[in-house]
Amino acid sequence: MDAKLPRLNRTQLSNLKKHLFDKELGDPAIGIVHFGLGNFHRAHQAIYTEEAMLAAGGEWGICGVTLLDDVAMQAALQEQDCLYSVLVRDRDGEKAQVIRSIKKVIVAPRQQQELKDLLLSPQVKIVSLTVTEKGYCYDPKTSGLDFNNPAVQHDLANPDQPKTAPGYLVWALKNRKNNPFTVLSCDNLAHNGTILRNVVLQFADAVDKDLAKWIADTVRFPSTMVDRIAPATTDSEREAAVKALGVVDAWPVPCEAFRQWVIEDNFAMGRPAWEKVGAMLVDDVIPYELAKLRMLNGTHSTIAYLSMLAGFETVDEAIADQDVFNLIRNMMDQEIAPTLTVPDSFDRKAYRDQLLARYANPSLKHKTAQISMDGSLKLPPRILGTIADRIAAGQSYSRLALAVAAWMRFLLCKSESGQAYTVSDPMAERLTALAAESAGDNAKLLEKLLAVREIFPEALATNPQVVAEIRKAADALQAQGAKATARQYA
Ligand code: CS2
Repeated sequence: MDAKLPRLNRTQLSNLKKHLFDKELGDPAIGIVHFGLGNFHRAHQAIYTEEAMLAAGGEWGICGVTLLDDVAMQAALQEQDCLYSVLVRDRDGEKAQVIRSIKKVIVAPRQQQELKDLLLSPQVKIVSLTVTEKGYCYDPKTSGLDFNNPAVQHDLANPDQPKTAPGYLVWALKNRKNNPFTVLSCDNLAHNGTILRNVVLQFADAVDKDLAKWIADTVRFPSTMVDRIAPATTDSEREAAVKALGVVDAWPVPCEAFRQWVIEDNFAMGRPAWEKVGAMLVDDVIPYELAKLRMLNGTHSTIAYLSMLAGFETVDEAIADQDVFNLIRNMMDQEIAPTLTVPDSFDRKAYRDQLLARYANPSLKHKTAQISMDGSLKLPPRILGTIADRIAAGQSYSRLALAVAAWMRFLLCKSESGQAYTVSDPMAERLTALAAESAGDNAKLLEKLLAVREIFPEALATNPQVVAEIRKAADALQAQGAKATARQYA
């Protein structure tokens, strides 16, 4: 970054008019506390919220909270009066937009009292989350709170000094009694509002049964479907931001032009007028949620694991391979789309084509390694639920089985060309050790990994046909590599 250039901050706004929505935002009070201040939130909800305030007013400034003891985002944003830019990239080029809706950043482990004060503020009416799958401290085996998670155990033993999202939510709801906020999950989980409700209720039940009952009766946990591809920031985006803005932004967010937000309209205390700026407020979000999770995230993960083996670094590079393209297209058409129950207005083929075009976006450079993270938590909602539905309907699922096989062979930590990589996953140590014990023998690899009940439900893991399908795909990957296997399975 050029040290001579000024930093993005409020005094620069008058020079940045063409990068701002064309209305003054003023200085809205904080009405939303958001856990998980990553690129996705800054490319999605923070923008919808700014636009909604511009369209219809309201005190919906956002306080972004980092739950981990990581000051990097706070350091970057505080220097910039919490302003940042999004670099919206599509085939036609790039547009830089400066976003003003974030008002404050809190690093929870360092500013717990400040965060608690804010969570108790009557002005705060929504607490929203993008904490990734693992932030829910969720046990897929019980569909509830993971009581074996050490952070959960800490929070249950010290409910006034929480570390986890469920711990903070329960602390805040307990201390706000009679004045609840709405809890809004914005992560890629099936039934995300219900999962969050379950973990919060179980946590509350363990500390105070009356509180649990009050939460169950009073607090709303709408489900949402969120969508916008927003890769991690690299120095190349920092340079692009300087070029576009003429000032230094330490943490710009690259993203695609496409965006979508479907929200269950179930808010106790009001909400920004998100419906005025393109969000869909609906009674039942689940059909949209499953469509996006299975069609987009399911194929994203498939592309990621095949790519880690074949050596495609980015999604656009992978989808430019005709065999991968055909595989993904046919996987959507023939195995995923038929499992969806969507409103008549939802055009499956148009959705498919739009996804393939989004993947092919050459300017996003969305890294397959980034998508490959946390597979143990992503596989169940993205792929395994679809397989279970296919089995129940007596239909084939060989491409979905290939996705599982690719993930299993990905855990061997080496690409086909011999390039070593690290697996990033809360269960990485256990999973990569199991994979290593198999010494490349697919029968053993499957036996060991399918026995991991946190990921594979018993019914699926012990179904001989499922085992045979995954085994066939794993053998093909081993014998001929990911590209040729993609061709064979396309
Ligand atoms: C991706 C998602 O990293 C991943 O697992 O599949 O982050 C994806 O880009 C978003 O859900 C798109 O809305």
